[in-house]
Amino acid sequence: MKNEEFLNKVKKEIIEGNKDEAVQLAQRAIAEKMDLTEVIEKGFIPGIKKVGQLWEEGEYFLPELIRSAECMKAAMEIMQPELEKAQIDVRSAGKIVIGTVEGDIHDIGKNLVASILSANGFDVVDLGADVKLETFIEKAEEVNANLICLSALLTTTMTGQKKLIELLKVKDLYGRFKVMVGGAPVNQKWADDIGADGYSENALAAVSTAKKLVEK
Ligand code: B12
Repeated sequence: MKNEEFLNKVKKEIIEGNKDEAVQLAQRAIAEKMDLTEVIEKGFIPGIKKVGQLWEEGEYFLPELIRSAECMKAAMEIMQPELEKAQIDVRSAGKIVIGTVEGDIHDIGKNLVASILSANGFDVVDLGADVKLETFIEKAEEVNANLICLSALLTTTMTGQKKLIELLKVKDLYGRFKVMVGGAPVNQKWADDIGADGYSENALAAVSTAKKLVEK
């Protein structure tokens, strides 16, 4: 099967929510030593984005959305250890505390960002999804983190990113930990408006932004 054909098949299985098939394709990508970041960025992500679009258009309902999300998660769980194995640098590039802000349970993108950062030599503490803002700060202090990474997928929970920065200011910790924000509704303007130190559109871009922020 040609590369493009394989990527189209990945996309199709995610859109149709065929878990076994998606898992098999993830296993095959590993076995055949394909470039997993390419498989994810050009197959799995376009698939789940299409699902979001179908849902928005009223073609898909919540059960289909959940089915495709579970399918995506199962395949990602198989690929994540492999992504982390590809660790490039054994020295720590910096300590990162990452999570999805409170009220928001989306964690597929956050998990991907965490895995890729970890694969690129960062020590990553993943707090999971629906994380209380105080918890990010407590953990960052506990592990002496360089960077706090906040994911938000809902326009209603994006405000959690803003609140966290306000909380850092109140606690006189603004500047001690750099803050990088991301998630589908987030953009550079939002990051600038709320006083975040960095923003990245995707997991790969997050690595170079994180490196710059840690070096600053
Ligand atoms: C899968 C999915 C779900 C799954 C989540 C499963 C899971 N465990 O994550 C389920 C079915 C549970 C779900 C639930 C809901 N969802 Co939903 N969901 C999606 C969907 C289809 C895909 C999200 C996804 O995983 N994308 C793939 C990943 C890889 O991409 P990503 O998350 O954007 O992450 C990338 C970048 O954003 C970036 N990034 C992400 N985080 C971070 C963090 C940092 C620091 C950085 C630098 C970068 C970064 O890097 C990632 C990799 O490239 C989106 C549609 C979409 N287009 O986003 C809707 C979407 C986000 N959901 C939506 C909604 C409304 C909901 C619900 C409220 C539905 C409901 N009525 O119950 C609930 C929310 C419940 C809650 N309280 O959180 C809306 C949000 C609308 C809005 N404007 O707020 C969307 C946009 C759908 C739509 N088109 O309307 N959802």
